Amino acid sequence: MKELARTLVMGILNVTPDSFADGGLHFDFSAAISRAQEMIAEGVDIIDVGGESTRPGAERVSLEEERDRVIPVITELQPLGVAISIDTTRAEIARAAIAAGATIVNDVSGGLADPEMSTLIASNPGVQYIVMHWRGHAQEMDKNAEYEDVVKEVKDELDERVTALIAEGVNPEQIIIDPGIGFAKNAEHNWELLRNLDRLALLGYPILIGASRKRFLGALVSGKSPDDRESATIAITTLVASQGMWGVRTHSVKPHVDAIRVVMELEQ
Ligand code: PMM
Repeated sequence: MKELARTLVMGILNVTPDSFADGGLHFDFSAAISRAQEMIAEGVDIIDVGGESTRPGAERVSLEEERDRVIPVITELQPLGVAISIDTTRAEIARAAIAAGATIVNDVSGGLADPEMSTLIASNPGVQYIVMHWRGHAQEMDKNAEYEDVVKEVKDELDERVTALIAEGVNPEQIIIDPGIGFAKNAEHNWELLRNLDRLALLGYPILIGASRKRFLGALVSGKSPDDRESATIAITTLVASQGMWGVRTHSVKPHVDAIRVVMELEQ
């Protein structure tokens, strides 16, 4: 994976009132647009627009509500020229987002939540598709955090997903995989996955890591708020970038762009 130019920074734009790390800060349309503009100025590569919180225990939002949150934001951002991804498990939202200008579909369920998703992705060959490791929606994921060998099981389950998607017509070139840090995983599972990214890379797909300010970092650092986990997140970005991963999904942008620049400079 070393031939990739550098690890990409995917900036999180949660258009939800209840995301666990930014507490609904970006729910308002105009606040979302100004945050996106800030991220662009800081050198973001992709803006990941999401309208449904995936925080453990979170309630689902209706399709209409999700659409009303994300589509106006994507429509407004599209002319700015930044790559836009849509963070959704619903094919109908992904379809509307692609029509509005999104070129990446970030599906935390890897196609498991909506049987229509694979057909949509297959019929949009220019769209990239992020297939995350998933064992159920937010309300049930904590009870699914049972593994004998987390790295092997996540790798096998991602492999199974990708194989099914390809059988359903998705081009392997469209696929990016993600171990789903914090999704049906406890802290030790997350660390074990991050220690073994080379094993996941054996699947042969670009890898995205979303560790930003997540709960498992809280036990390690001083301070209780998600903001206090930022330095730890930058450390993870550095590790991930030095291993040639495709991207990191983060709340802040500038520190991650800078950390990746340092890694690139050291590796020349
Ligand atoms: N994490 C969250 C939401 N979407 N998408 C991908 N691909 N990977 C992740 O790890 C991921 C995601 C939850 O975090 P947030 O509520 O802070 O955005």
